[in-house]
Amino acid sequence: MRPDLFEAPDYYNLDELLTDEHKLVRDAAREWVKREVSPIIEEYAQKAEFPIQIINGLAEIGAFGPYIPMEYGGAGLDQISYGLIMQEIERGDSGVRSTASVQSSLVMYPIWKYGNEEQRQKYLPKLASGEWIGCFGLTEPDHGSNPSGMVTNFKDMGDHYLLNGAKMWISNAPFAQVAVVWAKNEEGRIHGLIVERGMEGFTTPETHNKWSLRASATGELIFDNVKVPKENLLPNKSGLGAPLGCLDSARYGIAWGAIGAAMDCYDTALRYSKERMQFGKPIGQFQLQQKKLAEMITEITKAQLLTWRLGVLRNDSKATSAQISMAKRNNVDMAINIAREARQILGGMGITGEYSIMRHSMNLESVITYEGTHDIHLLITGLDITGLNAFK
Ligand code: TGC
Ligand code: FAD
Repeated sequence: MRPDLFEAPDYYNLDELLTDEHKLVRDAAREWVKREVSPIIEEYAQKAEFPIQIINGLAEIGAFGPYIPMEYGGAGLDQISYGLIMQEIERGDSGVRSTASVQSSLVMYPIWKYGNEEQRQKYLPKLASGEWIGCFGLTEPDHGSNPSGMVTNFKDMGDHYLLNGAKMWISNAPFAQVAVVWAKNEEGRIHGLIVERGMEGFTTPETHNKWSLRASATGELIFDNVKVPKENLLPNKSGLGAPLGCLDSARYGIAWGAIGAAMDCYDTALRYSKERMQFGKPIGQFQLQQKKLAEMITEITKAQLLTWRLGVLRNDSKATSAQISMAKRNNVDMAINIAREARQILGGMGITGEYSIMRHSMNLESVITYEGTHDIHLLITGLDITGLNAFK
């Protein structure tokens, strides 16, 4: 892969909306991605392996629990700093951002919000430092968009719970030490359980042959009569709203992350269009290429404004789940379209690993599917504005 020459687009001077702390956090993440992710990520994506050596660096830039209080090892930052960190990491690779999203919003968040003090003290500092990596098991082979139908279940055996079932498509599963698993009790009520690697009957086979998110490890979680200690049940929230609450936080991070992938594709295509000569001119001088680039920066700027505003609302605890769905859906769609257009601007070079665009393009096929598909988020908006539920 070529040297990382990334220069972030800021067409509407949005930096003026950021505090000094936001810029400090963002710039540290940006520098780290340039130094530690860009030089190696193409090789890891090609060999379909997560670069485990970057875990410490992710912890150092505050990517594990950016908004978790410092008393639990988190970075104690606000929602805009959290978003900016996700943007910068995904500028490098969506798979790396996935690891950070899952760790922060799908593992640390439920332990912090729904766990008791003992669980917070036991797990959060180790997750914040990257000593332990976590994963989040909601999706099942037969229950993806409709998690309420899940069949994974646990029975009260007196001194422990007995967990049975299977989860599929689980990011970080192959190397996670800790899994936050959503399962039904004997009354059919959904609860979160903390399952640890090493518990008898718990296995995490890896999912192979992905064309997307290749630098992220994906796997299954299999529970075959796993004895889970009673103290591992998350006591403070149950029902489908519990996992969906975690998804709100992760989807918000993805809305920012997608901007990062889009910025990288735009910046690469813009630079290429000024250097690549055809018919005796830089291709950026042709109107058709300018149309593509002008539309890209317009869409990136709109997404930046939407997401910054959402961050302000979240800082005031005023953002609704439907607002988050709109931003996730819009921004991932924006990024996937920009990746496709940018790829074309690079001609044949666009399909190679010399440039990041094809990798972003393939990664975004997962991002547009996970954490609620493009269509599911549209139906969430539809429900919110009409009051009529397309899911029932
Ligand atoms: P529904 O009846 O609407 O709701 C059930 C209960 O949940 C509440 N609720 C929410 N609570 C918090 N946040 C939200 N976003 C919420 N949405 C709904 C709701 O109020 C209700 O509460 P209560 O007290 O009345 O019971 O549920 P439904 O069964 O009709 O489903 C609705 C639907 C389809 C929108 C939802 O299930 C959904 O979002 N489906 C998509 C599934 C999904 O996003 N899966 C993601 C799996 S994790 C993942 O992909 C990680 S990728 C990680 C990475 O690598 O980055
Ligand atoms: P389905 O639900 O079968 O959907 C198939 C199609 O039908 C989609 O186009 C969908 O939009 C459409 N559809 C479904 N219902 C409706 C409806 N009511 N109206 C209209 N259209 C509908 N899950 C986790 O729990 N943890 C993870 O860490 C995790 N990581 C992932 C990593 C990767 C790389 C991928 C690809 C997925 C991951 N997922 C994870 C799973 C992800 O959340 C699901 O793939 C996603 O929610 C969609 O579920 P599904 O694949 O079963 O598709």
